[in-house]
Amino acid sequence: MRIDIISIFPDFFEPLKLSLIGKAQEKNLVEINIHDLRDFTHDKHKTVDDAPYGGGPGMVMSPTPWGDAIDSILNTTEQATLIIPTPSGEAFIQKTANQLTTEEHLIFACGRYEGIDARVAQHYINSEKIKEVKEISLGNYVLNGGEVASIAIIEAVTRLIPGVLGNEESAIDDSFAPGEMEDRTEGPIFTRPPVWRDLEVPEILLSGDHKKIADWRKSQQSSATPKSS
Ligand code: JF5
Repeated sequence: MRIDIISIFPDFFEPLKLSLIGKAQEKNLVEINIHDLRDFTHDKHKTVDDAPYGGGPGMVMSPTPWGDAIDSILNTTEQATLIIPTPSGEAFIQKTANQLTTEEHLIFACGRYEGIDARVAQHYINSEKIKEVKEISLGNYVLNGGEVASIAIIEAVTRLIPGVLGNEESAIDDSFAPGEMEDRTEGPIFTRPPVWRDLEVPEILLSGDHKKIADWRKSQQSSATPKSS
């Protein structure tokens, strides 16, 4: 899979060099390219924002550098899916990750301020080079920009690529995994020591009775919706 990320904070993506995603790149399972939106500006101050038409607080990201940045990537590919993280997008769930993991090329557009001029999404919906424009929300809260949301999406999607996880078994019984675990989360897990600060590991897990253990674990699963506080 190829991933291109456009942001005014390319340094935000340094963590993608670490751990499993870093290894996945070394193994050529994933190629990640980071682009600085300001490289696609043409004025001395590298301006990427402007006041909102109609007035109001905050600034809007100008469509001009966004168009040039996205076009420069599209010139090097057959087709790609454009992902724009925004609180007004469609909810990102495990099913979304399962769908995106089979894509050949993802482009992440990380907005800041009040967001990206709406014509950028409109324009690329009608582009031959764009398979789909996906405006994606991680949840009903506001972040300072699309960067953190993009990293979360990239992590959820790339860990499903065969060979990225060390143990191919581990993604199968994950919370929300297709089949048995769809819309369910795993229950509590334990390791040694058997007693820690007066707290005991459930006896059944030490019993060696694999059928009983499987039934107990099933009883400990929960329905998918995160509990609100
Ligand atoms: C962003 C305008 C993008 O805040 C988010 C976000 C929340 N859930 N999912 C994404 O993205 C950054 C903020 C404001 C556009």
